[in-house]
Amino acid sequence: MAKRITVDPVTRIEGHLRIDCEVENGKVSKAWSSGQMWRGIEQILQGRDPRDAWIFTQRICGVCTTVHAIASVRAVENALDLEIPLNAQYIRNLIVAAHGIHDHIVHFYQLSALDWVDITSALKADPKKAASLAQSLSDWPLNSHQIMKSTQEKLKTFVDSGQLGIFANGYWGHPAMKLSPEVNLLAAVHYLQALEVQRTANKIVSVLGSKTPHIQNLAVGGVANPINFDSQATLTLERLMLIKEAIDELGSFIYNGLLVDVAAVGSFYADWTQHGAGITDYLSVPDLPLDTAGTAFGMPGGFIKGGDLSTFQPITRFGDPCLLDGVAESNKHAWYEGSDPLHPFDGRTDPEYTDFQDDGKYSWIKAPTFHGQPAQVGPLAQVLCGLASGDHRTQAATDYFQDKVKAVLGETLPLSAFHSTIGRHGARAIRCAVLYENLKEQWQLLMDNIATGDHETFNAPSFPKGEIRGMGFHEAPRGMLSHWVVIEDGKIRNYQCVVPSTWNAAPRNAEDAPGPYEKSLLDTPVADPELPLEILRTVHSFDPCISCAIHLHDTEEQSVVSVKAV
Ligand code: NFE
Ligand code: MG
Repeated sequence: MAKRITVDPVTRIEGHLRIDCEVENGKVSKAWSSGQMWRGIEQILQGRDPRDAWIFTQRICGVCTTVHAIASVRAVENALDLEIPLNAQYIRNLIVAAHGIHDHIVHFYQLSALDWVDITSALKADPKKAASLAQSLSDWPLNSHQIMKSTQEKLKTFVDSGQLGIFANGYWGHPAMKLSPEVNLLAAVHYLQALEVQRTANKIVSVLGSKTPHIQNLAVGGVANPINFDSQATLTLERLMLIKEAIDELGSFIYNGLLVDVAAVGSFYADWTQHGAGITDYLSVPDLPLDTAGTAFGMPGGFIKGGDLSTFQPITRFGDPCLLDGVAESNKHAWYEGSDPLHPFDGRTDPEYTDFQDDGKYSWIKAPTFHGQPAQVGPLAQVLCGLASGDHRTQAATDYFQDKVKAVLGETLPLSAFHSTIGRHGARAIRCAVLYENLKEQWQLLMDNIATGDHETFNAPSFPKGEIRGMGFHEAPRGMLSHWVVIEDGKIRNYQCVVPSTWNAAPRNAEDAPGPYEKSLLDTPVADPELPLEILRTVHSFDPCISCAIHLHDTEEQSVVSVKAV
């Protein structure tokens, strides 16, 4: 008989996600993904000045803090057909790339590693062995015996005092945990070091954006960063050199820490390349525009059907008609009025709460589709599109990752292995390296452009009478983000955000087809329904963000097992 598991809330994510599964014969046979909060930011924007929208939308999320600001100004600029100065593109790109690096590092170490790494087992490790294993895999200078030993002692102090602090409440000792004590110690050491590295990435965002989270330097038409090397109040050479120093520091950790750790964890858990594929129609958008109109990009995007790279269709510019016409959202299984899919320009977000109905409405998340079908978005989608398009940076980072896999596993992973729970982690680490290579390039492009004497950062917008429409897209850390705005007489009439976690955490759509989380969970083995670590592994591999996806609580207890997961 099927046993029902409710994981509510799923934690180590942003926002409030509930996952329900039916488990039969030790495997998931049905799954439901449910967003459990509603915020209504799209409604708040109606009637407002489109130049202010980015300030509001950015508050959708405190994790991907910059992305809704970027997508918003791009949507309004697209409606106005307004190009922005080159310096403004480069400054935005530096922020976007540094933010993405920050986000990917946080996700692997702080938000998901503890699904694979048993911190308590690290106490049993031989620090010398841990150091020599680490040194055999990378040149990271902070892998010494001394560091392994002192970190282990720090962990012991936590445990002896009965307070695991940030490591409390893990599934320690779970039978699905398979790493040796030495690998667990190594991962624990890098977990703590990653906290420092994140700060370096955020330094870049805050120097250019005035603060983080939630940058302050955007404007419809460009950025509010005056460039003047003679004034300390503006973007000076000194600040640009500070940014360069931070960029260099990031590169060292990404190549010697993140890529190596993900390759090692992925190799030790290579069986997880057999689970979690779910929906293999992949959608991504290009990003890091290289010209004033957004017709050339540093990172490619597009659509891949059924996991087959030969089907790749590129998306090549802001306003690409394939994307413009292809997106719709259905509320058939979401707690909003209506059911038939609507294009975002006509989209509605009018709440209509029922209780959790397995075959009816059961989530605050809408179900987006691309030309009628659900799609998986995220780093895996972008990396596969990068490989399919022949992007040399994506290929180089993938090759580097595969070399590290080979060092641990003895062989590389076939591309088909990437359609999986582990594949999403691998792709995110690869994308982080691609972002880093682009970050370096964007810094140089900005320096070179300023050196030509161009100091422009802003083109003033002007709003016509009558109706205009625009779509802004951005490849956010969790995947393709799009904002859609309808402006009438200079005021917002409709505003819809179709967000990465909305795509991936979607409930069933108008045709009752499951969303990506739901489909990826089918057939996942669950050793112990009371401790559903395997469900968390696959859900966390998408890097869920429910604040983004929805932009109350079920009081009806229908479950056999209800778990507060960590
Ligand atoms: Ni709140 Fe977000 C990203 C966006 S996710 S994290 O990346 O947009 O859906
Ligand atoms: Mg929305």
